[in-house]
Amino acid sequence: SPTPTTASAAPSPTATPTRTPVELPSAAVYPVPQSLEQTHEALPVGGTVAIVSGGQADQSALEALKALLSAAGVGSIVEGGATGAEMTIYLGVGGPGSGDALRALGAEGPKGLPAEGYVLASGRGPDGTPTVVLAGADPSGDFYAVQTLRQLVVAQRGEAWVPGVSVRDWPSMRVRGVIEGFYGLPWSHEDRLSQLEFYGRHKMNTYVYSPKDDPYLRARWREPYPADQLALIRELVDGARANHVTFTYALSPGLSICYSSGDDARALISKFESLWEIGVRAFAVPLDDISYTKANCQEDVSRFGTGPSGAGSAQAYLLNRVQREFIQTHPGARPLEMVPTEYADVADSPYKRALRQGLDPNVVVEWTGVGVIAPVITGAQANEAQQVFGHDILVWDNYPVNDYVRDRLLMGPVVGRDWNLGSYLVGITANPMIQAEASKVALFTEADYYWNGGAYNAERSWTAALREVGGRAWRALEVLAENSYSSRIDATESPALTPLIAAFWREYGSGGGLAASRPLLGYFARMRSAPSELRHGLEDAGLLDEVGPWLDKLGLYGSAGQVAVHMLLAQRSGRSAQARQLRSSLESQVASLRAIPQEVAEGVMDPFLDRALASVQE
Ligand code: 14T
Repeated sequence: SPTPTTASAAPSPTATPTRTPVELPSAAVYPVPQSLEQTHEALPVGGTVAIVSGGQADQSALEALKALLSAAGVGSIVEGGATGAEMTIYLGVGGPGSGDALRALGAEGPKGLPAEGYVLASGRGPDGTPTVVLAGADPSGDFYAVQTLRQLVVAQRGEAWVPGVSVRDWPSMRVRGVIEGFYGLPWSHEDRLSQLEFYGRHKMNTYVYSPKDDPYLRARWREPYPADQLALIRELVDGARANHVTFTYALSPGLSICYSSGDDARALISKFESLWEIGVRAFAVPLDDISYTKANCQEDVSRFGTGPSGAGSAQAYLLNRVQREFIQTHPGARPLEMVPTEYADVADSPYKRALRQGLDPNVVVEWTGVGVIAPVITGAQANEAQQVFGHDILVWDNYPVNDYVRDRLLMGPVVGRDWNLGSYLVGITANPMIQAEASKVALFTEADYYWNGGAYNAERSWTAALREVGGRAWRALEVLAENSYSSRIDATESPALTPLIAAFWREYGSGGGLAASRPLLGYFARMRSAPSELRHGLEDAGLLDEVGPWLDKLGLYGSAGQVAVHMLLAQRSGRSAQARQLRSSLESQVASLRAIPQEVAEGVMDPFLDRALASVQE
């Protein structure tokens, strides 16, 4: 297969001699396509654009295409006929002329591509008309071709352009998505709708609905939904479908279920039934974070025995019933998923043996990697998990979830997952932060990694994430994210600030300090102004609400840092009265900082300020 590439290099000059060459941004497409070649000169997108789909193409792909053309300033879109238009876009395979157009552009069709793959080719047709072909291996492929085109269209000198390219692209992992699976305040309905759209734009195809603190999903799992609650879920299911996302409904009965009880099995299945009726086709039964040493009913003890092996047999018995009585009786249902009570290791055990031997082979088992928050997940570990559980494995990746460190935001890129996990796993779903919008930075990088692990570059993906999520305020968002970077998968905190502080102390310790103070003061100035820049420049009001206290602390750290440096420089140049004055102002700033429980630049700013205070006499 072709080597991974990114859009690169400037295109050759355009055909219209009055124009200068159009510059295209390099590495513009995320997730990075499996192959992207620049083949033709750039094409103007304007005038009348004809969309030819022959009525075959995916409806949401068609809508997304029209939306991107409108956003690019195209005033006139005609569907069906191609004559007289300034540009023709063929959408979907099998539409009239699509095959001829592909041949004219020298590109191969999507035949033979994996599911969700697509071809995107742009150039000039035989008569010189700017032509784009978007052809998926299936409807999701059509939709993803449009998502790629959206990122290739660039505005330049008031006009929109699309590069002449040939893209052949497909996912390296089948299930790619997010599991809302954390403890704490569940996401709001609006958060979720916005997430589903984000997933579609980033070629993620799965959302698992499993917030721990939604009573209907766990504590009161037996209770049917009131009509208004079900209506909201239906909106999510519809939103998911429109974005080519599979909505997975997860019900966690483990706190109270009696596994051998017919009534409980019927309660669970009738809850699933109510979701089937509103369009849900994927189901899960998470049995994590429950006790398997204490049974919920005497019948289970008599029937399955006590302890982990009894629990494994009891769970297998229930899940096999769900498989037989619900999944198998509902054609179109996706494979049932379960989270085992032992979900974070690969050591064989009586519990795992019970699942391996007793659980229907069609059930997919979720696993977090080795460790609840796995610093690394290797292909070898994934392979061991598959062996020891004896079932297909879906990774529940506990990054960037922050329910166990609620004073922190985790905004670094995902790292430490082998590039080729796709060949050992069904896929990965990431458990996000309680803060939905702020999670998008890390989730952007997850999506990039899932789609094309071989081309994944954490730093590049992360910068692209900040640009997209931060918009025109992205440099201010970058400062917040740089100081909310460390996690259990990467110990690095404040990757930009830490070396500036180290350089400053080195120089200060050898009697100087002035030269190294400049970049440090510059960074503190960025920290100090980040709150106002984000409050003025960020379009995403939800994001601002979520990160408010962290942002305030970042700004205060910035001004305290400035005072600290000025104090140290005053002391160095013998202005001791001024140094003392600055010191007392710094002390009160540090006191206000200590009163804010949220953490940014954890382990970096406090030691810096403490050392500064200790270096100057009161
Ligand atoms: F099901 C699992 F895969 C899983 O990760 N379960 C929970 C999850 O809901 C939570 O968000 C995550 C991060 O805190 O960890 C699991 O919950 C735990 C894990 C522990 F090791 C709760 C308490 C623990 F001691």
